[in-house]
Amino acid sequence: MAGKPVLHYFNARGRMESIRWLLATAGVEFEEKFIDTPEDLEKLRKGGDLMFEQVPMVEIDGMKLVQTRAIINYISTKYDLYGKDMKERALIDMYSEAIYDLTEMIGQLVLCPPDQKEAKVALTKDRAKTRYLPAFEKVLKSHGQDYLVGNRLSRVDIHLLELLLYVEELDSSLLAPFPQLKALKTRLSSLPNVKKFLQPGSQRKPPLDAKTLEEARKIFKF
Ligand code: GTS
Repeated sequence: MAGKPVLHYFNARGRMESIRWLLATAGVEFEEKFIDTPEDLEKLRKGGDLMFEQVPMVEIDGMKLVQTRAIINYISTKYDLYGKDMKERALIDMYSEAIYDLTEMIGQLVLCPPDQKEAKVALTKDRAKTRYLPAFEKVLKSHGQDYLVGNRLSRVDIHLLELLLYVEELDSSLLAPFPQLKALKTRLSSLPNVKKFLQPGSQRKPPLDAKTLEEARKIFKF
């Protein structure tokens, strides 16, 4: 039997968090090897384990996969979270890209210089409220099904749940005008594997604090 996937990344959300979410939802146990110092990253690079000298890297099924989207595609395909045909996959990709756009906007806020922060937060909230959340609300309302695509769970539902939790961290009132999204969030949160991942003590990571951000800057030199 193949061993558990091993995830190599910093001990924070970043690009790895969606991968953690997918594995957890699929009920797959995984190990994490954290990169805590510049030397840890250098060791992986010198060992030839990082094709483009970057993380995330996931050891799975005898491969050392890099590039976040490639890793997500592989896991989604393997655990049947990627639609049943080309058209469903096209929708899943299209929705996922939009979810990544807003997730990234929210993620970038922590890096924002203090003098630009207020404007960036306002813009991000506005984009959530007027562009992204209404679009997904409309999809759910239009077909009346429990999941975004194909009437069954796919990676895009999991990406959306992750995003909705970040949106709520940003401003807990933002979801109020979107009953379909709130219902989706409740439904998904009660799936046994998701429920487990949402419990304290799981491998889900907290928001980035200033100290962790400083450590990440030293390692990844951004
Ligand atoms: N396109 C890559 C992906 O999606 O996986 C980008 C990966 C990437 O930029 N990783 C950063 C890194 O390894 C770490 S982080 O931005 O995810 O925190 N940086 C080091 C470097 O030399 O690029």
